[in-house]
Amino acid sequence: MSTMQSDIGLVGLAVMGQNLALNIADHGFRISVYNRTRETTEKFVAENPSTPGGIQGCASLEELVGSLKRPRKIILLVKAGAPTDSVINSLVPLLEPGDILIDGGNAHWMDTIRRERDLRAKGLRFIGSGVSGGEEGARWGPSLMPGGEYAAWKEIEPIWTAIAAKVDPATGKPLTGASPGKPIQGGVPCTTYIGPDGAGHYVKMVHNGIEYADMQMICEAYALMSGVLGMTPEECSEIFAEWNRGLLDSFLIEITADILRQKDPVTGKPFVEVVLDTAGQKGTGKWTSVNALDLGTPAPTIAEAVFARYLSAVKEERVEASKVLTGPSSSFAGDRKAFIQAIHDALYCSKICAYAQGFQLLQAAEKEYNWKLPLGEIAKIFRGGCIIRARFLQKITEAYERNPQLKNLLLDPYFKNALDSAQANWRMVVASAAQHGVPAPSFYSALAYYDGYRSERLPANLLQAQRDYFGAHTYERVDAPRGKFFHLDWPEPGRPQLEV
Ligand code: 2AM
Repeated sequence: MSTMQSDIGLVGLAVMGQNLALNIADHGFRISVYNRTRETTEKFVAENPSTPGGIQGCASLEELVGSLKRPRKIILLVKAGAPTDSVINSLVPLLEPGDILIDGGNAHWMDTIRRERDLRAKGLRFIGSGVSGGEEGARWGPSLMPGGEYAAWKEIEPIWTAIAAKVDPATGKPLTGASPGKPIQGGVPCTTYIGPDGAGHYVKMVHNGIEYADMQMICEAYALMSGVLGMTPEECSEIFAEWNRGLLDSFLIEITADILRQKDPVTGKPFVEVVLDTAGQKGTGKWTSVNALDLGTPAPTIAEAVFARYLSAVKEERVEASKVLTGPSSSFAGDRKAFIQAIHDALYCSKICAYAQGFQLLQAAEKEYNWKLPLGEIAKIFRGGCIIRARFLQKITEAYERNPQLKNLLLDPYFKNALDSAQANWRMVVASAAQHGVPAPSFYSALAYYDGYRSERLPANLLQAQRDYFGAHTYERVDAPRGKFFHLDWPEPGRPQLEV
């Protein structure tokens, strides 16, 4: 056993843990690793004998803790939920005041708030860090969203900034080309201090909620190309590849172009056509939507994306329904090229709305949980490493730089202009989707959100009158100050109106 002390420790050597450990060791930090199943640790250490920093395998948590420089820093990458609590409980008696535990899993932010508080009472520090970018991100540079005590963040900052994805400062585009032992040099790291306790995990969750919407919107664009225009996957692929060179340039558009031209190795058919149309999920989109409901903040496009997955999951029921229920039978007679451009514009406008909703939710969470979230910085760290990385995020950063008090992204001049010039096409696509019977829930809901948000007057006047009628819930008047409530003594149903 080496007597050299490690800079950091890591518990949980599933793929994410292994890749993050390799990323850390590649940057010259010595790391001690431990996994419940010992063979995994031994195999991992044996397979990676020479990294710039060095990896030390540990057979027990005691050995892991004993191998670390003080204050000890230990990353947990075990299953979210009870396993995380169990590992924390095993570690606590081995630690000293000031030591830092870092949960890099997909924890629910309320769990992170609870763990941070409990550990703080014991003199320990806890950081909940969102890690985005999947296995590839963990290995070559993820987007990292740490939340917890600021001083604890400063302790891990050198490691976090080293291992995070990097973007080109001039273009905002991710830097690529890392290889084992040769990480990317320079660039702007995709990590920043997010805020206290659960703020990092919360932002990671909202990132995932936005990701759900982003993916669903791309699927709707594909559904319109194939359902309305009858385009083949390969033809769709070419369009997405072209879009990836413009405003929509992003990781998800890029992989969509790749997927749509992939052939199935078994049948030779387009790969997407042999994939069953039922989508799974791990729950972060649902958490985002539930929290939007709890905080009373509209995030309909994110929720629609979750519901669209649920609807996809009842495949057998849909097959039955498809034999019973009817839709329109209209064929497309317009200009195909113009329609493809219109789908592009619908996707772009809907995307702006989904991000506006996600960032509005972050603002609501600031109030609810007493955080001050660096919104512009958050958009910045989404530019590289994570699944929603996109050229577009640069524009969100600029919007918050122009106006740190910005209430809604839709009100930023750049996005306002984008919506002004693209919305005629957006409306046309939504109308066409309805006309052709192609479900495009995220496009519809984004448009309804836009039209609702820009409405000086909504039909909620009638709604509130209904509430006052049947439940005496009172109403405010257009000719009285806000916060002053009235009630009308309604007549019996069906009776003549009250005399004025
Ligand atoms: P394992 O290899 O021993 O199963 C993802 O499941 C990671 O979390 C794996 O490294 C797994 O270890 C670890 N893990 C899951 N539950 C755990 C628990 N209760 N205690 C410790 N590690 C756990």
